[in-house]
Amino acid sequence: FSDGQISVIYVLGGPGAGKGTQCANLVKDHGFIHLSAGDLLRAEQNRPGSKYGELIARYIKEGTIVPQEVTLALLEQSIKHEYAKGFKKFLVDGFPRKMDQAISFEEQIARSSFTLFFECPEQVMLKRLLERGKTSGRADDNIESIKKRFRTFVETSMPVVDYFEKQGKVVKVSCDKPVDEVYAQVKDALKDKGI
Ligand code: UP5
Ligand code: MG
Repeated sequence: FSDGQISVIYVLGGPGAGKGTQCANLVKDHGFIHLSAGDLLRAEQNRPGSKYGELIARYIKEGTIVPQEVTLALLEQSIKHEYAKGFKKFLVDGFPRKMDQAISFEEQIARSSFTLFFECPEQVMLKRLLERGKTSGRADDNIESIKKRFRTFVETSMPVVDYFEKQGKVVKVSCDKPVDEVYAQVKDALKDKGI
């Protein structure tokens, strides 16, 4: 996609920061298409006949980043599918979370407008994920996997946020607050960007 053809906002933040929750709010009020890389990977994992099912399951349980080829292909396919239906505004949630993915997406698919970065203390995220784990059925909502996800976030994903921050393309939202208060900050951030 050439610049201006579609608009892409990355939504980044630690595991359990509330990315999915706030994206759902934005879909309701702003008509974005919400693409969660994690959701796309889980769907691919469960798709009968997928050759990546076992690989994805292994990476998710270990809280490590699935090789970029898989995730990029899923995102590209979804974006093209939605574009063909006339949709042009995308929230890309939980991606890019490794430098190689960031470079590839920007070069091969589309340049992002900016990144919404959800800041949240680890203890708060831990509490949310353990609570959700009681009913989510997610293979990575257990204490062992959560600790690994936190480590990957700090070591592998934060450099992506730093990279975009150096370009002046990161808007921070503090997420240790009730959902409505976080959403108010998100809306203000978008307003500042003219959205
Ligand atoms: N909640 C949310 N906001 C709240 C608030 N303000 N106050 C109180 N509670 C709040 O929220 C998590 C929980 O907290 C929910 O119960 C919610 O009600 C509550 P949610 O909105 O789901 O948070 P989110 O940030 O989306 O958390 P998620 O668990 O989805 O984050 P992850 O980034 O860990 O998960 P994701 O699905 O993106 O990735 C999973 C795995 O996929 C990764 O670990 C990795 O192995 C793999 N992956 C890749 O390999 N490559 C990719 O590019 C992407 C993912
Ligand atoms: Mg999510």
